[in-house]
Amino acid sequence: MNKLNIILKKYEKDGFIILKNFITKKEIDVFEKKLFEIYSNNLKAYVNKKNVHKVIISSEKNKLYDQLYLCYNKYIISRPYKNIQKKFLLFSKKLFKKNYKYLKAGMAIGIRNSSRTAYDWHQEKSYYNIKNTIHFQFPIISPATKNNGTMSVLASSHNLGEIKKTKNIKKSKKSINTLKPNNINQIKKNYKEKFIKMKLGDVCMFNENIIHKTNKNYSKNVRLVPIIRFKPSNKWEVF
Ligand SMILES: O=C(O)CCC(=O)C(=O)O
Ligand SMILES: [Fe+2]
Repeated sequence: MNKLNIILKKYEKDGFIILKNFITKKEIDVFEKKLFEIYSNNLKAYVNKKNVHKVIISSEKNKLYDQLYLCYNKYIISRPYKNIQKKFLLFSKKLFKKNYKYLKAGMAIGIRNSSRTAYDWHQEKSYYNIKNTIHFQFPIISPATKNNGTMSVLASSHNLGEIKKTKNIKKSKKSINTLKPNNINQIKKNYKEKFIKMKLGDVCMFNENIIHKTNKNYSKNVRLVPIIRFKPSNKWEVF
C-alpha cells in the first residue's frame, strides 16, 4: 500500500489523522509574523513571539472581546491562510480523488482560566448544511499539548453519522457556541477519547462527524491553532 492509501485507510477508520511535518517552518513563520502584525495594529501593543501570550491573556482579562474578535476576523482572511489553503486543497484532491473548495477559516484560541473560546463536545456537521466537509488544524507559536488544552476527539465516533439532536450551549453573548449532542454521555462510554498532540509542522485533518472538543489550558501560554475547512466542489459549478 502506498503512503496516501495508508493515510486514507487510517483517516476512514479513526475519523481523523495527524499528518506529521506537513507544513514547513517557513510556512509557520509567515503565519506567526502576520499574527503579530495584526494583533499589534489592533491591540495598540507591540506584539512579538515573547509577549504574545501575555498580550492576549491580559486582553481577555480586560474583556477586550471586540478588539480580539476584530484581530481574529482580520487574521483568518489574511495571506498566509490563503496560501496554505492551496497546499491542503492539493493534498485533499490527491487523497480523496475529489475536488474541494474553501468553506471557512478560523483559529482555536486556548487561554488559561477562560472558557469563552472553548468548545464542548460537538460535530462540525452540526454547523453546516453542506455534507462531506473536511477540516484541518495546526498549531503555531507553541506545540499543541494536553497541558495547553489541545483538542480531543472520540476516536471513530464519525461512524455515528450526523447527530441531529443537539443543544446549543452559549455561555455569554460574546462566547463561542457549542452544538452539543444530547446523548453525549452515552456516546462517551462507547468511544475512546484521544488527545490531539501536535508539534509545530503537524496538521490534524478531521471528518465532519468526528466528535471533538477543546480542553482546559493549564499553561501560561495561549494555544493558537489556525483552522481551514473545505467543502466538496462540483467541477461543473459556474461560480
Ligand atoms: O482546537 C480546539 O480547541 C477545537 C477546535 C474545533 O472545534 C475545530 O477545529 O473544529
Ligand atoms: Fe469543531
